[in-house]
Amino acid sequence: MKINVIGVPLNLGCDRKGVEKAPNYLRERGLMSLIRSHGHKAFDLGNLYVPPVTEEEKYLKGSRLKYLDVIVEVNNNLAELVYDTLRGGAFPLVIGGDHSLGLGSASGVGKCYDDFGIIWLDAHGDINTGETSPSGNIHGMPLSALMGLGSEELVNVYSPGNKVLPQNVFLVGTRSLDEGECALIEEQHLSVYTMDTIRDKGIAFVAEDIKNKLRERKIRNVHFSIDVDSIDPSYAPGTGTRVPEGLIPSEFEEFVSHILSTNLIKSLDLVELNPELDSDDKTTNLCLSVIDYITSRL
Ligand code: 4U7
Ligand code: MN
Ligand code: MN
Ligand code: MN
Repeated sequence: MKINVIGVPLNLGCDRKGVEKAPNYLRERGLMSLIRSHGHKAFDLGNLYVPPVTEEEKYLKGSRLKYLDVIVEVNNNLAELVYDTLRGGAFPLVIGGDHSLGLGSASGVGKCYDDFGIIWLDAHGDINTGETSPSGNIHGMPLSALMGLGSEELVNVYSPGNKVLPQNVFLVGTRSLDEGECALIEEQHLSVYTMDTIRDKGIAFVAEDIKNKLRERKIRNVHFSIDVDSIDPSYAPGTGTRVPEGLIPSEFEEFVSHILSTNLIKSLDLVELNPELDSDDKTTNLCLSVIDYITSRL
């Protein structure tokens, strides 16, 4: 398979330094040769340009959303690159950076396939809006914007309006939701597989359930967005928003293996690795093994 690796050294969405270093950090530790070892033709498209911004530019136009303009700009560029990649018959492997990039990445997928699904593997919902967000950090908002909810500037990234139907969105590994996010889940009847559900029914059940729903809805294309904080912090400490009681690596692999076996996954994000918060490169090595595992199954 042709795989295009796209680095997005963005930290403005989490408002914390360190995550922007992840794409190069992974490259220096053999990212490309790892992918190629599985017989793929892999291209390193480099890192997207993130314009420098000052603290003073954090809240423009009295917005509650931090660094809105720059995040919109980077996401537009990312969407175009992902779209071009898919049109060229390649698989976009997007390496973050913070999870605000999920907006651009999935927007590019949305332009290519008008009905597609999103699997969002994350400790968090990332469905806040400017109104519900306790932090103003845009990495907690990309998925709501993709469904057409929240700030107009985010909703209209790359193409006007919503990109994905709420019924085709699947949240997995969820264990930290804000009040407004819970309300939105109810309103939009989102499919949410919390850690409680996973502990109760098992990860294989969850994967099967998603596969069945995708089949019922005749969804042929899926974007897979992986936030490394979905994995338990004892295995993945190198991330900015740790939440205890996460997936253990074997559950993570089981889920990924089920989902990839559908052949529906057309693009992937791996986000929120922060090498500066890591201990002994534990999380970096885990990310490399995740990429190894995934690309061995593509
Ligand atoms: B991530 C949070 F309040 N919900 O909105 C928020 F808990 O991409 C965290 O999943 C968001 O890491 C985490 O700021 C975003 C907070
Ligand atoms: Mn996230
Ligand atoms: Mn998260
Ligand atoms: Mn995070």
